[in-house]
Amino acid sequence: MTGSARIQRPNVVLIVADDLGFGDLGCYGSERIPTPNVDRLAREGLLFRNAHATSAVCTPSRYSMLTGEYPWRKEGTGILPGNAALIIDTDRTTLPSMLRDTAYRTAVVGKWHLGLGGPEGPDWNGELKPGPLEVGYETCFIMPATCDRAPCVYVQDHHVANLDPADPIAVRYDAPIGDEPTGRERPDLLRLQASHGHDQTIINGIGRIGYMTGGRSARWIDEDMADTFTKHAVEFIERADGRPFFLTFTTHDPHVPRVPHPRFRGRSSCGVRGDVIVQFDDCVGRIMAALEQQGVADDTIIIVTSDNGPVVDDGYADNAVADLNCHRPAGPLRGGKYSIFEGGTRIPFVLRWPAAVTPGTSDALICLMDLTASMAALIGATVPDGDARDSLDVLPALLGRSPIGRDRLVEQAGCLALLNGAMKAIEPSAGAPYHAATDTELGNAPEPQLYDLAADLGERNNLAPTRPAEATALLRELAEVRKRLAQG
Ligand code: NG6
Ligand code: CA
Repeated sequence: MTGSARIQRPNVVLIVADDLGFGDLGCYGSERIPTPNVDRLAREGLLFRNAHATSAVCTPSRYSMLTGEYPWRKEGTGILPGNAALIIDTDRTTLPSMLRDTAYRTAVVGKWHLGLGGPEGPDWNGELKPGPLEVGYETCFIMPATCDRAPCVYVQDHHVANLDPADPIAVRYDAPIGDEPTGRERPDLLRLQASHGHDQTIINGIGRIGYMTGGRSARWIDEDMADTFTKHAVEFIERADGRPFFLTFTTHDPHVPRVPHPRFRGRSSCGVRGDVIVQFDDCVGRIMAALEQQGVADDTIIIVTSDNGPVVDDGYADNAVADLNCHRPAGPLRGGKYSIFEGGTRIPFVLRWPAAVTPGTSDALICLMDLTASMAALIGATVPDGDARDSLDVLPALLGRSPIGRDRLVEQAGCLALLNGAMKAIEPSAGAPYHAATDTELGNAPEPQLYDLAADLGERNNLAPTRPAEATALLRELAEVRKRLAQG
């Protein structure tokens, strides 16, 4: 660290893709999807091979990224419906509030999926509060939940963007509402058929999860979503006011439904899932160009990562499985999204900060949950006792000054697993071992599992039968951690 004020408070741009796998980027070994912009960041920055989300699906993963706490400490942090209330406690310090309180300009642009509104849920036609602005972002332009969930509208700060008050929005998840056709009744109206689920209100020719009516002038156009988010992200970067800034840019890609802008169709050699990753990479390039244009690219920490592992068929018949063409979204890892195997939570993570970070690779164990404590250490902020309780300061690892990050991490899917160095123990679970609809090995098994990831990253060789004492010790530790943390 040089100690100059300029370097102590760098801008931070945190780019989080949705369901991007450990094997999906060129810099992580993919050969069928050109990702020159992320590959450039990896060349000029640090590429992490042992970075993790806490969880194998979105809501809990993002919850822990922003709060610095394991999501399984708190009820109600599973995948949320589109009309859920905010699940983050607005009295607690979060990653964005910590940065805002240290004089950062803060914004989130993209997917939210952490709920909006108080216990009664979101008021789509009124003030959407509390939400991102109450947990530390000064401004937001978000998709409330997921692109496959109603309502299919953007929210800017406290309101649905472009809403015509004469055409109010209503949303339900428990029963149909309004008279627009559903995918279940009118599959003939769909331009993208469902492979499982996704058969409720049809918006833009795509069946969604949940029912909605109204808000026609506010509805998004799927093909334009990546451009729309990027435009808002770039505008935030350009709105310089002398303060450093923190931008959380959470893309929809490559989550389902995959509807790239036509200019990205056919740009990969593994179908539409590859094409939307090319689209994601292009967004990263445009963010970088905006930083360069502002003359701040080298004084900005830019991180590219994902919220959980990859899935190929996640409920739409977009031919992604047939088109894979030998591409392996999770690379060498077993499982994927939803899975307790490494494919569920081990994610790409690239960090570029030329002013302070020497290019290279790192095997340090880090977690998105550690960003709060690590950024606090970097900028000299304090996190009040009791907040961000599970976030560890892994700054030396993040900056490439130490090969050591955290020593342990609890991973979450249908059950929990404990990673201790290279050893990983998965608790016995009654859950299904396999998810047929998504073709995912979930990793659940009634007996204990123990893997040595240094020798067996693909988790093929369960060592628990031959090293039972080691498995028992790790699982006992996992049970103790769970009990201790659950007590608050
Ligand atoms: C599942 C959806 C899936 C995706 C996921 C959440 C069905 C059949 N599947 O329930 O498509 O939306 O939830 O993904 O509805 S996540 O990345 O936001 O966690
Ligand atoms: Ca996700």
